[in-house]
Amino acid sequence: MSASRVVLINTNEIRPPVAPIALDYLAGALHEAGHEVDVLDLSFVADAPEALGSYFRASAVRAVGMSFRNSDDCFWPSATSFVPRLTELVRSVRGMTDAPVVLGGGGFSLFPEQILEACGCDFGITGDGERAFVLLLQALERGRGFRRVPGLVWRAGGEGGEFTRNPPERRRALQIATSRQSVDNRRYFSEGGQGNMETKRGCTRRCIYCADPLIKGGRVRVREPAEVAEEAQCLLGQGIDVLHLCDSEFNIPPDHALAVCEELIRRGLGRSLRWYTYASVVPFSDELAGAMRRAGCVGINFGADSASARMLALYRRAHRKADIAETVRTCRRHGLLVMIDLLLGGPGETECTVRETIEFMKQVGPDCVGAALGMRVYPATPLAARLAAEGPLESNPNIWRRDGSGQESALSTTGGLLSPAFYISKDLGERPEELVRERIGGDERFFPPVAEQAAENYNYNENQPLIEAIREGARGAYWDILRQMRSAST
Ligand code: B12
Repeated sequence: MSASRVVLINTNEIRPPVAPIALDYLAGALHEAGHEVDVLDLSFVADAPEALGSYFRASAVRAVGMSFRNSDDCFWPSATSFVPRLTELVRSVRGMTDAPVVLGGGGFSLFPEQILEACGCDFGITGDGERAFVLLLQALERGRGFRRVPGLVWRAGGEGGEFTRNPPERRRALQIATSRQSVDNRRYFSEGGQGNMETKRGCTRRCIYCADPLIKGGRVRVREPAEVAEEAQCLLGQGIDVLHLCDSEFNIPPDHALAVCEELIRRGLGRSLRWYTYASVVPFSDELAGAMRRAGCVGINFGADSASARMLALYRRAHRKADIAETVRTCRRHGLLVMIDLLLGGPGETECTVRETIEFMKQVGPDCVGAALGMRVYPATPLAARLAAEGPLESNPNIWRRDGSGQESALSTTGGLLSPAFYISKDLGERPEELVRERIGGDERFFPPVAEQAAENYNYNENQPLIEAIREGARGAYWDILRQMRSAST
């Protein structure tokens, strides 16, 4: 058995399954650097420890990379943490191989030291993993050079020492392998209902709660439109013709978004692809909307958060109430479906601002509105800084924690922010979800914070109606599939 191989493990077992695009990109970079790579996808095995056992009995590897996409479901009603499961999986792997285990991924990047500690791992990489993982393999082989590995978190002083964290990789010129051959993307398409692709990384906005700049950086790094289009063609070649983009906001910056659309149109891909994306309410021009539609975009998810001027200012959002209405109108003119995500309950929220927001949504008439309640608190965000200034989290009356079963749990003093903590303004009272549901008043376009019927469920974790609809052939953004199910049932 040769130990030249690297194995990448997908630990995300959420259903419906979302293709682990990170592993396709990492495997591409490792191949380019001359490594042999296996991908072990735990999403598609019946028994993870058994699958790990049979893999490691048959293969000797020089390193194991484990991807951790979601630390939890970020959903206040359930607050399910995936850290205990990751810990189990890492323990199994460590019992089967002496090769170094390296963690990475969006969920990992938010809480690196805590997760390494919880899992008993020696190495993790925050931020972009492609070049960093290749450099780490070199450093491991030479036993030096760890400080040059971007984003590396490790115990520089040896076992038992403190963790050291290198600044993450934020290369301006983003170049990613486009072949998308290492993951079973066809199976993800048939069981998860959508393919995926990135056109850029990073976000320049500083919304007080957002984790995205921590994962992808606070500057935008764009891919060449030709590279993006090539990747779309590779996916189409695998029969994947419905995509959800993985950009934080497709239209920041707008000129790059336009250039990507033009390239897709030029190659005729707008006729064969259907795609969805997240986008910012501003800047959203008529020209961009038209180009997006011609390039195959069918639906856009805007994180509008609120329609109250006060709340938008407190959340440090760039748009105003009138922009939301204008952007919805622009989408309508171009036949684009609109999903608006609200983020209710943040600092300063009152019954009055909730009412204003929901009434306004009903007036502007998007196709769907996700009325999320509770702001997940992440470290190193302006929200976390504000809370720290207010005193201990455990005695802050605006902080809610639940255990994974959705029951309110005693405030954990040891979990820090890794154990899901949500901000809900105490001004919304003891039953904030009822207040929101009352304001929604049965309007079918809304996904309420707590679902009473299955198709109202706006959590994509173990979402049974969604899983079944996809099995029966539904494809698209999850909100759009749920929307169609709801309209079919009325
Ligand atoms: C697009 C998106 C979605 C789309 C996905 C569409 C699709 N088909 O892919 C949809 C809407 C379906 C979605 C759903 C959910 N999402 Co989402 N999503 C995103 C978003 C914007 C991009 C994720 C992505 O794929 N990025 C591109 C890939 C290439 O980046 P990456 O995974 O980070 O990988 C890089 C590095 O992390 C690293 N890396 C990754 N793995 C490894 C492994 C090793 C060993 C190494 C060295 C490095 C490494 O290298 C990679 C390449 O550079 C992120 C926010 C963000 N900007 O990151 C949220 C985000 C990941 N989602 C989040 C959540 C919570 C969810 C849901 C659980 C929500 C819910 N309750 O329904 C579900 C889970 C779905 C699932 N099955 O996993 C959270 C996770 C937060 C957390 N606490 O962990 C994020 C961060 C959003 C947020 N700000 O809260 N999501």
